[in-house]
Amino acid sequence: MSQASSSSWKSFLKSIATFNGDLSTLTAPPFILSPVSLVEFSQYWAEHQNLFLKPNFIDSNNFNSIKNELTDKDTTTTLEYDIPTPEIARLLVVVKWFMSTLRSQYYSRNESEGTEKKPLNPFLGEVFTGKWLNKDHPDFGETVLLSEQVSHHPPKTAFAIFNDKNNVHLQGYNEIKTVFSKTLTLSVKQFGHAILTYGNHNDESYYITLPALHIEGILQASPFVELDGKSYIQSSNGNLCVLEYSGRGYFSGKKNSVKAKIYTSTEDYKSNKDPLYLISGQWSGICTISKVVPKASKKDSASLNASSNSSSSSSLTTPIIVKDVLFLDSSTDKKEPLIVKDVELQNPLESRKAWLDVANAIRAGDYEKIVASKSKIENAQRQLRKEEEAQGITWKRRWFVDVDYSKDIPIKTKSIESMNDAQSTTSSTTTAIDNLNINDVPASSPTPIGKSDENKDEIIFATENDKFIQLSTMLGSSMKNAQSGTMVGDKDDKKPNITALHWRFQRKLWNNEKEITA
Ligand code: HCR
Repeated sequence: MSQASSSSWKSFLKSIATFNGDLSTLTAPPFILSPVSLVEFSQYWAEHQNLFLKPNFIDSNNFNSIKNELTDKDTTTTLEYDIPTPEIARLLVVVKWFMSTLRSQYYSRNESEGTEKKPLNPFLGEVFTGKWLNKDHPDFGETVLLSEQVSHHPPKTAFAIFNDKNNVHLQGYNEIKTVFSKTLTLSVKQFGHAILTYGNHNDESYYITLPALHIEGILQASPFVELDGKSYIQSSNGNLCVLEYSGRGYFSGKKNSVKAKIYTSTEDYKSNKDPLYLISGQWSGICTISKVVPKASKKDSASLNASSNSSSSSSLTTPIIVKDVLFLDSSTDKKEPLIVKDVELQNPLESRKAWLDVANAIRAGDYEKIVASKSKIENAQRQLRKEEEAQGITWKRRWFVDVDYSKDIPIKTKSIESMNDAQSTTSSTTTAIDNLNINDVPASSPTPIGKSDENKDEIIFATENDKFIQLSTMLGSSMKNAQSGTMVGDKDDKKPNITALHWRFQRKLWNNEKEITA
């Protein structure tokens, strides 16, 4: 009997009718459960260490050499034209890196397990850490991953990925909201974003929004992800990449289709000008890149060279696409293994240790053990929340703080010092921090972290020079808690009483960490 016609799958499908949006309440049969917690998914952002770190090494002396890497495997043709600026070269590699993360994020379970699976729903305070050692690249040095569940319902995972040797930082957070349609498709909206910074280039930064997605194939017990709509990569130097996703039968008739357009300004995109480059293909497979050039210059191949800079392509009405060459083969691109501590060395809050019994039961397909071991964790969490409530305290996040980006909402605030300093008596100072300058939090002795604490209304305001403010202003995107990629003035952005709170990494909290290592 196929899994789709099994009674356990049929009763799972029935339970979808009463789904309330809380994935933790959805009981699925063991064969569709993954033994991996969502808090681990943050690692997908940087498995391609080479691509992640590379922009830091691209400068005015070597930027044009990256075109040699954009090589077609079959015909060994390379891009025939020069890349106009080091900034565009770096954006192209950032886009290549981002696109390489998509297969890991949204396709890797199909690869390893045959179908998409339901991940473990992280509990509040669950953490996952690891390191990429980059032993084959001494110039890279180590990259550290920290991931923390900062909210249980709705599920929100915050992460920081940093390479101190090269001063490369990525941080972000993600929240999902899910709804089933009548056709049994699960629609998933993502909230949150990521911000990437390259220290070698004067903190050149990239604001990355997260795509919406939906899960198809549920009726057939063979779920898979399809990405929807658009996502953006806005660079602090003004360049922009707009990615547009579609499924089977839309752009190309192929599943997991994507088109990424590179613009030299946000205005070019907003006024419908032609992009400088077009990257297209399948995010789970092969993508090619082509240059968009004016018709007139096609006659003269020399004009495809450096002279074809940003502004020359912007007045096009009939663009010509110059030959596609391979940009990315996400199925073969090299991944660096993440080194994670053995479970025996982990803290009880660390994901693999906390979920060990559940994960083993899932691997063994033992439904009763899954339920029993999962209930143990859930009951302990419920008990903890009750105790916190009785004492009037809340769970203290370990390495991240919620930062308020609304200028207009007056909220009682606490200074970052009072959060970090057990001795401090300051409890209502309004302090603004540059929360993306992750080393600049004032030194102080920490309260025990990862424990409940009485600072109920710790709200920190962002400052004017905050990168999120700068980059989302450049893009024209909403700074509120609207779906990722919402633009200012969109319906969601205009909702009354919508907050503008975003999770930010506090390096000081990690530097003061005493109980958990990467
Ligand atoms: C939708 C999803 C949970 C959320 C996962 C997210 C959005 C989490 C943040 C990561 O950065 C990116 C990401 C990748 C995953 O592809 C996505 C998951 C895919 C499936 C899972 C559903 C909750 C599983 C539903 C299972 C079926 C049987 C209904």
